[in-house]
Amino acid sequence: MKSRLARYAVACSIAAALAGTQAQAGAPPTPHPVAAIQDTETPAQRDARMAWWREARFGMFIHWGIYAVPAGFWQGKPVDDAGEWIMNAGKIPVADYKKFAPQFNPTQFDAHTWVSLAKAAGMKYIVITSKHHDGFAMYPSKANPFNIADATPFKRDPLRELADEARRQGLKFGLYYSQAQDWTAPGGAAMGGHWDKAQDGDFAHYLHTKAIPQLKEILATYHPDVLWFDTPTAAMTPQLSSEIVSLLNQYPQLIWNNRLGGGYPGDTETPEQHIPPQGFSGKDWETCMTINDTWGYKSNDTHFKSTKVLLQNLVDIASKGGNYLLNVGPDAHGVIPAPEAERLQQIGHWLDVNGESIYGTSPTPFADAHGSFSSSEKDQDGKPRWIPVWDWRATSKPGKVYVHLFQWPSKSFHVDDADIQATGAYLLADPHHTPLKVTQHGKQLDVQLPAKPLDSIDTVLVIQTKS
Ligand code: JFZ
Repeated sequence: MKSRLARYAVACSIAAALAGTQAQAGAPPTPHPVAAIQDTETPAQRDARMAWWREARFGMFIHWGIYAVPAGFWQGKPVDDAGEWIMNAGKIPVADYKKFAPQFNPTQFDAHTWVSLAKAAGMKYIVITSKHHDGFAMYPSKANPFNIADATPFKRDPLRELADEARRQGLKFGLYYSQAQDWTAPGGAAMGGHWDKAQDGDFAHYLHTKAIPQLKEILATYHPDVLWFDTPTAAMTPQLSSEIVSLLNQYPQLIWNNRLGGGYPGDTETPEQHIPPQGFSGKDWETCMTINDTWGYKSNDTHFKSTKVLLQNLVDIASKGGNYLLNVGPDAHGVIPAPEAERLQQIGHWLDVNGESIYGTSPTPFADAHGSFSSSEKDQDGKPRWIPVWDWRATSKPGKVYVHLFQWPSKSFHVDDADIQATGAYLLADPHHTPLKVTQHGKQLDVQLPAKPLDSIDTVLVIQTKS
């Protein structure tokens, strides 16, 4: 069976084709029935609106919902797909799936614990699923009864508690909303097609009676700083999408992504589960990624990436001017799995010492791409696969270049295309910032290094420059 990603990529290209989005290189952008803020604001206004987001670089994605109850199993068998896709991958009938709601009672949920973990990890914003493709609302929705207050014994509002706690601890707060796919509402879209008559209906009717009323609710109730749309299907025509844009325009500081549909590029590119070889030059972009292989909680998914991989991903992304939205999938008790929490705490320890080399930085000043395209292997889009080299990366600020050394060079750090004028150097984690010997002849730059690194994952060499 075609993998879901392949199915999705196909659907995407169809959607793009139908909706005539910018995806069609060179094609004139689809006229927007309603102008979005991206169409009307000046570059200065945009820079002001995006400033906190660009400074932030690192956020927590939270996929949490009643799919945490089956946790990857249906009728005693493991379902081979992401946990939050179990209803679609398992072709579970609507009536059966809805029976998970009364079993969802996450009494161990504690917003303070979750937000404190994000803060300790060095994350500056949180984006949580308010409604995913299964159509279940993780807040007391007046627009539809399939929600946490009306359908479960858990009589609390986790979005309220998280929004308040995030702001108490100085983090920005965002909401994910599956605007097109809804597998339990008649007329809602479903990639791969409906599998239960109860899903059949009119899409526009679904949008007008559920999705748009719920978007109005979550915007007015939680005032999110970010709105994270997902999987725009062909049904998200420019006209229907523009009705949502009219709503978004009432929140002029809101940042929203490129997954609304209907030809609206939004504010941020959103590469999924991969890091683009050269980023998206001149664009704001954010790689979203799982720590294991699922967004929603699965009890049998223990394929957790190492702290080294996750931290070097963050640095690689920052070196290309992007943000990293790293996911956790809490279980049905409301607990973030320990292997995910441990890795986030370890990343936080590194950022406690080296944060200035990530937050508010600009991309590398060096041309080195740190990798090459494979001559034989293809990636998920059939293009030559990018083979990264995990040797070092660089980020920059006025007067400083931060060289992130993943592999410790013998004797000295050397580049031969230094388009900078070095005036000094030291190791960021060295509390004394002991000066290191710098030698530069034109673009040939050498910095003498001590025998041992100060960190096994990433030792940051700061090169001071004449700005
Ligand atoms: C979507 C969701 O289906 C998934 O459950 C999760 O929420 C994730 C963040 O987003 O998954 C996608 C979206 C886009 C692609 C692949 C999976 N894509 O562009 O290839």
